[in-house]
Amino acid sequence: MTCYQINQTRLEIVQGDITNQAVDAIVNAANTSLLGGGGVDGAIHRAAGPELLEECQTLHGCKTGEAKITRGYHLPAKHVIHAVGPIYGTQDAPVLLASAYSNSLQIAGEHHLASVAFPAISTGIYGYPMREAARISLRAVLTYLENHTTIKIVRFILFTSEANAIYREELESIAAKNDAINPCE
Ligand code: AR6
Repeated sequence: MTCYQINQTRLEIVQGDITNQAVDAIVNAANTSLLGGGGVDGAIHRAAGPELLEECQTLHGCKTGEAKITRGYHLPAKHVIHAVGPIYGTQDAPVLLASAYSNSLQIAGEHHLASVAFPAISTGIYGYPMREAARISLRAVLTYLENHTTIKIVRFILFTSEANAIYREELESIAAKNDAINPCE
């Protein structure tokens, strides 16, 4: 595990399966319907049970770059924040990917959540190259954490060792240029 401290928050990079994370909220890489799909979305719905889809049906979808919260049902996580990332190459994709992260953290803050785990949104079916997505998502999260301090743990859960290594490298490179981001003690 890689860990850096920024203000009061630990930013962790971990390889694993997000459906096993016992945090206040896991973030789902959803689509605008919020009615489920493949990839991490399918895995989260399978692990949470049919109650999750029932609650999602009451939300009437979600715009790209935005997010909505539900309960976690049978997941070890208390809540799911359903964020919609952009398809790689579409208009404003970098801005929309960054806002999917910052809007998720905003919702977590509004609900007084202390720990949030993210997958690498848009890097599967939506085609984002992992390194580009790592840079955008880490910058978005760090910018948010530089200005807000209520969330104690933000964890990126990378499904593969390659993705884990890319995220670690990109975070180390950003931290080397920023005095406010230091290795955890
Ligand atoms: N835990 C953590 N990461 C995972 C897991 C898991 N259990 N499973 C896959 N990943 P994707 P997208 C990684 O395709 O690109 C769905 O159909 C995966 O290796 O899940 O945002 C939605 O409904 C990849 O790095 O999401 C949308 O229609 C990352 O999660 C569409 O796919 C994201 O891959 C969203 O596509």
